[in-house]
Amino acid sequence: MKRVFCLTTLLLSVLLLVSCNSGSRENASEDVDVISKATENRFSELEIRDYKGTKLDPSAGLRDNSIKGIQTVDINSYILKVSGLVKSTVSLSYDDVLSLAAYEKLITLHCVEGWDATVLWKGAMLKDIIDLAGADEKADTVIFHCIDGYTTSIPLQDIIDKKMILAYSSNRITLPPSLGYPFIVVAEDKLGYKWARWVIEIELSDNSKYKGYWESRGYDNEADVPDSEKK
Ligand SMILES: Nc1nc2c(c(=O)[nH]1)N[C@H]1C(S)=C(S)[C@@H](COP(=O)(O)O)O[C@H]1N2
Ligand SMILES: [Mo]
Repeated sequence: MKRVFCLTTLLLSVLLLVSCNSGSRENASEDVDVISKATENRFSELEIRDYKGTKLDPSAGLRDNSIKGIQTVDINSYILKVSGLVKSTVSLSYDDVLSLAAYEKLITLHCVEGWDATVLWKGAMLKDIIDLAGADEKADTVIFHCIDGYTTSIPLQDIIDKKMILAYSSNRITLPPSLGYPFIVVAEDKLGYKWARWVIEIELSDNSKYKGYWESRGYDNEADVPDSEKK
């Protein structure tokens, strides 16, 4: 009887030891300073991983919650329209946008679902693009239309004041399809649903109450990132 008890205790101890060990290994990969193998694999070869001492997140392979999945855009037939309350509607090619003055910004995307990604973005200033068409005095809102039918809007004044950019590059590589190739709106200080991806039209409007895809489903139209979440 005593022997059976001893053996059982031994067996239990061994089991406990094994499970503790695997537990601590899992914890190690959750450490904020340790990049997990999965995250590491999401970096593309040419992508930079650090910028002036800040650790960057991989620009591809974020959780994808887009309404119709990742879109593929044929760059040869791609056109970006600037329309609505403008002096003259303009149609821009991919290269037209790339030939404008370029700006680089280190900005964190915050999704309402709780995750975020810090990426080094590069693109053209949205104001420069809008100026090519010339905003009408009545325009106070910019509505972004995307290839998947997604729309969202941002006040024109925020776009000008924050010098928001339309990015074509992330962490110094060409913007990947998952992030909105060819263009994503880097909606600085706004929640993820304002970051329109696969943008095809920039519409100037005087409808400041316009509600985009998520906004018309109850999401706040201001979408300011709470100060507590800012990095
Ligand atoms: N065209 C388009 N842009 C979009 C979306 C979308 O479904 N379609 N989703 C938005 C949301 S809710 C977020 S958080 C960011 C990042 O989307 P993800 O969660 O799918 O990665 O893209 C935004 N831009
Ligand atoms: Mo989101």
